[in-house]
Amino acid sequence: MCKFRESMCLFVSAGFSLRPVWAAEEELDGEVKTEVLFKPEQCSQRSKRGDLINAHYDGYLAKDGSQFYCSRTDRDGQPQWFVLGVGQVIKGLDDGIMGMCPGEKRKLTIPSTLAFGEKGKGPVPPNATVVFEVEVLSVSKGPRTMEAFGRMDLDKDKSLSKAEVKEYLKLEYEKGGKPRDDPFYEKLIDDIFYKNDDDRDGVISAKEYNIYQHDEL
Ligand SMILES: *[C@@H]1O[C@H](CO)[C@@H](O)[C@H](O)[C@H]1NC(C)=O
Ligand SMILES: [Ca+2]
Ligand SMILES: [Ca+2]
Repeated sequence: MCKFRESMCLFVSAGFSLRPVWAAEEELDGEVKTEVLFKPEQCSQRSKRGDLINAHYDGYLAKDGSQFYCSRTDRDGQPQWFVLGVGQVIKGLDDGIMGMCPGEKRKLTIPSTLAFGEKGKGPVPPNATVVFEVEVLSVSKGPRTMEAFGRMDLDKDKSLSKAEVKEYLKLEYEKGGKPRDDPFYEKLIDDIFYKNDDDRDGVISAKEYNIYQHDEL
């Protein structure tokens, strides 16, 4: 399911979008229609299942272009963090964001079956085709395998503290040649703990971490 949380914004006009995003309700054959709006010349890494993605994605209803999700204005315009391909976002985004480079922009037209289904959700009506404009800001290796868990768990107490997660992320970003400053890691870690530390005890247990463990990872 899409983690809408508090960041749902109701029917804001799509007027500030660079191009009209609405399209006729077209036959999508149950698949995501992908249009590449921008592709950087250099592509250091293509997103794949299990990667940690940082992206903006704005959502519109295909039938009239009204905007129902505003990643750029919600939460002070912070881009979203999610692990790709494991159901943290709707299926159509999990599918449509595969193979993207950092900096790439896509327009994804997603049939209701891969979006909010027969019931719809909030401002999204039943059986609605939706359009997302996605901009991927960064792609990094997601901390999602038990092997990664073992490497992160420096004191081997079978749980991950914020310090341990930070150490891991720093190494990953440094390996990728893109070291970041502390506030960057703090924000990322806050978001990771918000989404994973279900019992809010300040550490991510193996069980909490396992939510995203997937056979293919
Ligand atoms: C949504 O689609 C399903 C399957 O085609 C159909 O049974 C249902 O009546 C539709 N719902 C609405 C509100 O149109
Ligand atoms: Ca630990
Ligand atoms: Ca916990």
